[in-house]
Amino acid sequence: ARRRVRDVHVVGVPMDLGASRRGVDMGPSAMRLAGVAERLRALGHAVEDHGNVRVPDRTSLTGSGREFLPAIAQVCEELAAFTASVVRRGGTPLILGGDHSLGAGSVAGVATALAERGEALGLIWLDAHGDLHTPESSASGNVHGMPVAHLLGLGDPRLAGLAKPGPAVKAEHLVFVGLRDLDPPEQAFIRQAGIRAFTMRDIDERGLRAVMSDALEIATRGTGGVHVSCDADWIDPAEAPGVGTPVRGGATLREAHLAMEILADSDAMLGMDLVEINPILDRRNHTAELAVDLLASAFGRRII
Ligand code: NNH
Ligand code: MN
Ligand code: MN
Ligand code: MN
Repeated sequence: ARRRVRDVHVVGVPMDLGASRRGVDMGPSAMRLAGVAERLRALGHAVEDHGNVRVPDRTSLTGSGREFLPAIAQVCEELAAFTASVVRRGGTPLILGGDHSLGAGSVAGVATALAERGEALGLIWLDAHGDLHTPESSASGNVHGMPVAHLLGLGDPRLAGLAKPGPAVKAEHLVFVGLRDLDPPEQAFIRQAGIRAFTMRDIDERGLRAVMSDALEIATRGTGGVHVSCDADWIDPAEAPGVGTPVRGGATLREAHLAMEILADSDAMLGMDLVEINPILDRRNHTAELAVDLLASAFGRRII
């Protein structure tokens, strides 16, 4: 397949308000130090780094967990405006996180821009976790466990109402890849709502290529394109130790690259999030460097 030259618009979201463990707010710096813009430019893309979205400092806020939802919603609103404007002018937004609660904003903006052309959005959520909680169902109260529910229109209207007209994504256009750690309310929701989800077992049994082809089929059928939200914890912590919530038994390095290469070949990707990198837990920026390697694969890197 040919390699499409893109206008890539990078933005950082130095936010850790959605997680209990501190440190993923440093993810954007770590990926910039790993040379994200330069790597994508070397592939022939035009890359503009817009700097960071404004995020309130955690020490300036009171409370914890779900009490951060209003502050997170404000960040997500600004982020949604950014991704919508990039997609409107035909560019590709690339969001460097930051905790995964930002997905409620990044995806909402892409969905809004697509809705203006009368098209639905497909969403591929690469994650060990389902991120399907509402504020009511979550035991931890951590908002990074809630973005997908809000993109489906559930939960708190301050997060769920960011896509216009909304909801951002229909269940039929959503697909998970890499799941291996779901809470009981998330399991019940997946079954009851018929959410399409490929677990690590599916990858083990069928291979990454078959799973990813099915995921793309689901997310492209009846949509105008696909947003890919990549939580670095979908990769095995042996390869990606610098993540907020490591879960053993994730994708291998080669599976992760193949997933990105298949996405690049599909030419269906409208935007991408790379989130949950925690430099405090990392070894010599290894996980951020891996993330940048994977982004190069997702944006069309060829070996030959
Ligand atoms: N499901 C757990 C919770 O809601 C963990 C979520 N953590 C994540 N999600 N890193 O991707 O608290
Ligand atoms: Mn996540
Ligand atoms: Mn996760
Ligand atoms: Mn449809």
